[in-house]
Amino acid sequence: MIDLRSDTVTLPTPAMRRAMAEAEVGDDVYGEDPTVNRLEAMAAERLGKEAGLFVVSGTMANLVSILTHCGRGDEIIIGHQSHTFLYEAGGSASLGGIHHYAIPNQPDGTLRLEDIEAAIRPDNVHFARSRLVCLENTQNRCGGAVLSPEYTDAVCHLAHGHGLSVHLDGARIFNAAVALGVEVSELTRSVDAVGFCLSKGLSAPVGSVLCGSAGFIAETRRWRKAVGGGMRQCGVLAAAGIVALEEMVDRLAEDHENARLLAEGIADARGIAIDPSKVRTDIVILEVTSERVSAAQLVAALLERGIQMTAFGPTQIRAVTHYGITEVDIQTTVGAIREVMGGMG
Ligand code: TLP
Repeated sequence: MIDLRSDTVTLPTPAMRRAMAEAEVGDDVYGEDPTVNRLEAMAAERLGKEAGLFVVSGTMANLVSILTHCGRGDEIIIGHQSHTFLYEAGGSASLGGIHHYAIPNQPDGTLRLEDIEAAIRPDNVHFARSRLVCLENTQNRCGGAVLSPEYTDAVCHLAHGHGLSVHLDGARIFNAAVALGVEVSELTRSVDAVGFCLSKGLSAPVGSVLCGSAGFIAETRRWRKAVGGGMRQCGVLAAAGIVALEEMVDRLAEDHENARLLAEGIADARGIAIDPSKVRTDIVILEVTSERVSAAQLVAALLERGIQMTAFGPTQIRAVTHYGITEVDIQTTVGAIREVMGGMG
């Protein structure tokens, strides 16, 4: 199988498995797991923050950050295409009583500054309290779009000027840094909190790290416990995360190159629309324009040929490149799409 459904399907590397087997561990709820402590310190340093918190998933990183920033009846301003708004089971609303004010993501993944400003509510008894702006970099549903350091700074400047904080869902922030050729800390320098995933393109089996100020992270520990995320000897997992940070960041460029090759290879295929110049990272979203073939039908036809992708709605399909995908796999995939669409489209 050529599995392009997500970069979450990546398997741990041999170096990760060795590090996991040999990891020194302790009870992390007591703060006594040396491997977790090392990973948290390392992640915070890379992202230019004071402290880090190892959590189970990207969803938990977003959840405990939002729960820490906001109280009941507070409001977050968030893109309508963001993962937190669409795919996190409404956790901050059900667990924290937090209201979401969704504003449009532009096709390049940004939220317009004017839209953010217009969504910030005045202090009035009728309104929820605006507390937090949430960004996502890279922006998954906008095809792995990359937010620049300057844009991120501008959002933070605006939010902070109104007394709001900024949380960055940086599930794929290292993809953004590699695509832009900047230090990851440039993309996170002005946000109050940022979570990133070890278990996507970086290939660790489990985990994310949420980073921010020491005081903020101390508070997030309470929320992580409350949502059942206090793990014990989880240094066995953190050990793989350390390998991910040390060895798996620079190679993301290969995934980006493979994504670009895929987009270029199918750009002129019958019944497909895609602009390869918009493919900057590991995510390719293609549009099925043929009236005779739906996205679901193309996905099914590819599955019969041993290729897995995800239908992202009636006409869109997402393919994600990663550590398990080679250039030959991409050539095979391009050939299969052209063959299927040549016959059906
Ligand atoms: N995204 C998954 C699916 O849930 C869609 C994927 O395959 O891309 N933020 C962003 C931007 C994400 O893309 C994801 C996962 C998360 C957060 C949540 O991470 P996990 O799955 O670790 O909870």
